[in-house]
Amino acid sequence: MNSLIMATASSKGRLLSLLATAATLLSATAAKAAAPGITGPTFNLNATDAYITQPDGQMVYSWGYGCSSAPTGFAPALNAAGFCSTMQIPGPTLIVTQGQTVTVTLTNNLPAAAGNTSILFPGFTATATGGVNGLLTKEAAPGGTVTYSFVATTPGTRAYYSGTQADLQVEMGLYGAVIVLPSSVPAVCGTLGSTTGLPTTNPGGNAKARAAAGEGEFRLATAAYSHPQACYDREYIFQFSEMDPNIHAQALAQVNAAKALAQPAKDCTPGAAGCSLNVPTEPYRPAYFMINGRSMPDDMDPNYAPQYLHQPYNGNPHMHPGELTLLRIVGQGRWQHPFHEHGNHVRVLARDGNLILSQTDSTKLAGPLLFTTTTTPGMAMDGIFYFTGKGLNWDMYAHNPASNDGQAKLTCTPDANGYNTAVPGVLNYFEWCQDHNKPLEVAPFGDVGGGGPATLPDPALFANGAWYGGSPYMGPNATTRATGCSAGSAAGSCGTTGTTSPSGTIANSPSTEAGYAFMWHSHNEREITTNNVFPGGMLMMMLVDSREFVIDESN
Ligand SMILES: [Cu+2]
Repeated sequence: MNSLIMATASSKGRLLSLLATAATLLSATAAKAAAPGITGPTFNLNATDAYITQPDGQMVYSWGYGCSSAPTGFAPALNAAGFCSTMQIPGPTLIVTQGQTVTVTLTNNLPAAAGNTSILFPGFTATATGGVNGLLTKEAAPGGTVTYSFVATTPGTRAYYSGTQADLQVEMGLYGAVIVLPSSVPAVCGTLGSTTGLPTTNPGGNAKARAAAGEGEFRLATAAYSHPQACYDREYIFQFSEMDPNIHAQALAQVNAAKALAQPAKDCTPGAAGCSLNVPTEPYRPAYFMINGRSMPDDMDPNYAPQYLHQPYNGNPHMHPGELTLLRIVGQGRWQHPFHEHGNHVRVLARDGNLILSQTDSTKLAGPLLFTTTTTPGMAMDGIFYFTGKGLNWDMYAHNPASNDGQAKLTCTPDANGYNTAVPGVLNYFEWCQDHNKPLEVAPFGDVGGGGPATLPDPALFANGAWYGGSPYMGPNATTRATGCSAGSAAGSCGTTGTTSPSGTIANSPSTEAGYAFMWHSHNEREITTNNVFPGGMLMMMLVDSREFVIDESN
């Protein structure tokens, strides 16, 4: 793992970085993701306390929003295993459609000593009814409620968070996200769930490829905005925050002290002497750096995994080459987090729900292409990421026209953009054809042609990390052929050359998944630790698999 980090942190190490992360994944870790949330437009939320878990074994006393009654529904539709606890971090992702009037009733079930609480919906014009007057909005007193109402005027991703004593309440976990889906999507983006009649510009007819592989539909919509360049094939939401456990311990101690004063009552009486908190929030020394409320490796477990009752959302992006992947990125907490998506840059579509268009041609997007998508507390952005393998300068599927393996002899027919998109069902759909049949290594082993541009270090010597599958190639047979066949392998199941697999290269069976894993992580390397231990914190692995691997994001 250490060498993996060093390689990925090197600015000149693009090749090294990719090699270090070319991978297979243990199927047990192939968790699912998408952009899960609850549907409205009426939401009954709760604010209360609970303990969240961190990978160092700590249970951290926290406050969070949750559901005070069963939500209208869960989305995406195939995300059948959803639950909404009375407290979760982040709070429930509220999924609504542009033009809807959204109503959120908040009940304050925090310990009485925590005082009032509230929710701000920045970017919307919210009106509040009930509750008591607060500094920024109406608040729910202990045991009380307040109702917020706003029209979801524009699509996009936005943060919501406490507007009451935010230095403490946001730190304790009172934040979440709103996703507004566009009221109409451009025809060019296709229809949700449809796999027929789609234009090839989306991109290359991805829905057809998805259907050919038997994959389900995990999107909330086909476009993030009502704009032909905002179509997407797959989506994820990531919320970034950090915690200083000393603040949480201090809050817990004072909550318990107030309750003890109020004995035999279960909680203190609001307004009574001693029924208040005075928790210093400076100096601020966070030890936990979380994506969707979890630290690595917990963030790679499934959504709604039962061991995270109060942290239901994961961070585990997965995609096929060529898929336009929508990243909904939200800054929570109080620090900036420079999140780096290895494998490509992220084209920003919008910030805080504001689509960034060219001033001279509104048919064109004008958002920046970012190396790190740095979040600021309260700020959200939508961006598009994709991986195609273009620029690798080798055939990532290890095609070899001299092989006796049929999958090694697939063809590549470039479309107008240079990608193989004519046949949605082929394994090398969206291959970058200029690299077709181009081997990586000058003197490779296994069933891979010679004469390529570079020679890899001997896999037996190169410490690649836990995600390395022992092959720089993608696809099931590609891995097998590049690590060599045993003499006597059946004809057609393997290549022409019989070699012994280099040691350590078959720890992950290539028979299930043989893709690339790219580290996505904070570039503040302090933040890829959990309580000072590396690896942890704001780190996840993004997986790219060729089309034969069915990506299932049903939980
Ligand atoms: Cu990086």
